[in-house]
Amino acid sequence: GIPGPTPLPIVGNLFELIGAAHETSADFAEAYHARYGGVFALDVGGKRMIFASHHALVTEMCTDPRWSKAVHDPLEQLRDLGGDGLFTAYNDEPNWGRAHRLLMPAFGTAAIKDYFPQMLDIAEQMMLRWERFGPGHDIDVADDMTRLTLDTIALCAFDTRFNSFYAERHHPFVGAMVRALVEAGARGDRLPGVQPFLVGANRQYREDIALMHRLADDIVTARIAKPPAQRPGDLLERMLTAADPLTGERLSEENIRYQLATFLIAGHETTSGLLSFATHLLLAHPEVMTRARHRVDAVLGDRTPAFEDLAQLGFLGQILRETLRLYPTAPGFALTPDEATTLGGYPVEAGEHVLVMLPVLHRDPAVWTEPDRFDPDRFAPDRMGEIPEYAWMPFGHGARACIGRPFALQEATLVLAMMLQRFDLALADPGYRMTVSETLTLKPKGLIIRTAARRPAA
Ligand code: MNH
Repeated sequence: GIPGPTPLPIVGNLFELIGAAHETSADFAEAYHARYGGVFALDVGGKRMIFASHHALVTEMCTDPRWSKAVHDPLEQLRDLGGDGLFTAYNDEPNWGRAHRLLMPAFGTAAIKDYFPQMLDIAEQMMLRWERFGPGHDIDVADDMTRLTLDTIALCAFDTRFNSFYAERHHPFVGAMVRALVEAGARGDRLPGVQPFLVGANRQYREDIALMHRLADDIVTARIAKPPAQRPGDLLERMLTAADPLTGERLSEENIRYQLATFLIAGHETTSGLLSFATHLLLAHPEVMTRARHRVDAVLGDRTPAFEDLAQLGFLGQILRETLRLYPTAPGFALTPDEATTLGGYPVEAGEHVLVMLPVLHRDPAVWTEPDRFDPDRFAPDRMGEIPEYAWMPFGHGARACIGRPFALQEATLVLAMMLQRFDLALADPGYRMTVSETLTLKPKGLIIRTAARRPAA
């Protein structure tokens, strides 16, 4: 059978999975893939969990229509929050198809142009904050990027201002979300039968989810109270008024609540991590920072960026793609076959879950030369052909791939451009060694910078 550690009675390989020695799921997957090869299996309480992260195996699954997204354990837990919203829906749940068809047009490259002014609005708030604080102030990058991306998705998608840059502390949604994500992740690692006894954790989890649902409900209630003439044409309005082009059906009130909670989470955590890792990598590679800065200066000069400028900033896009290769902020996804088949020659049953660990796929030496090296030129337009299909999958696979990809890249390109245009960036502690923290998504831990305005504030 598939290689892997020998399971103990009842608990199987649960202790390996908890493995206190491993900081993140990526560390765990790297160590196990190194030991067992491209595919290995664990027994988790009698259920087999397969990991397949080498390019050849991922290609085998992705080119075979029998394989599609699996709602694996942590996502199953998150259904308490996201229900049959886009991210946590099963493939055959009617609300997935309905919402996918209805919302896709709002995420096309053409449609997200309309979000540019709101993205700029929030980015300006962060830049102004950095300018006003001045060069002596410590900036926690992941913290500010979280304010930025949360405020951006709320403003673009629901016309709601969280005003995180005007508050000492994060919006209560962030605390509730982080706690709920950590708890959802931890539940899969607990011994069978333990969960009901964790009374405090269970109460906190219920309260956190209730807070997020209440926030979603409040946003909808406020919108419905507005006269139609005053309503913006945003994502929420689309959810409330548009019909599925295939069936003519509308989304239910319950499903809209699930979609709102989903977009607030899926729409900010990963982009925040992307901008934070990109900042770290630029600081660690001054020659790339300088090249990016020259490009930004040539395109923008002193001007406020306009939508049309983004197309000229392809090098920043390369930096972001290479950042997602090294630090895929959504570190994995799961696939499952809808009938019995094989993988790497081993039999796999219908419905079994196979996890693709992106940090391993993205550094597979069969595909990438010097896989650990940060080199945005890998994604240069004339070299893109060298990257085989299914070797770079930070946005997932197939019909269930990320709907927010163009949104995330537009937002991240704009923010990176403005940072380079306006500031000299430096580490607060020149001896900083980056480590990764994980809550389901990845962020650099304790990345603190100082920012000096390149020219006086306007
Ligand atoms: Mn996003 C699905 C990564 C930004 C909304 N996203 C996915 C998946 C990955 C992913 C991987 C597939 C998960 C799976 O197979 O189980 N997403 C990212 C990354 C970024 C990102 C790395 C930023 C960088 N995502 C965004 C943004 C939004 C968003 C921004 C919203 C504006 N993502 C989604 C939604 C889904 C998704 C919604 C579920 C799509 C579906 O299944 O139909």
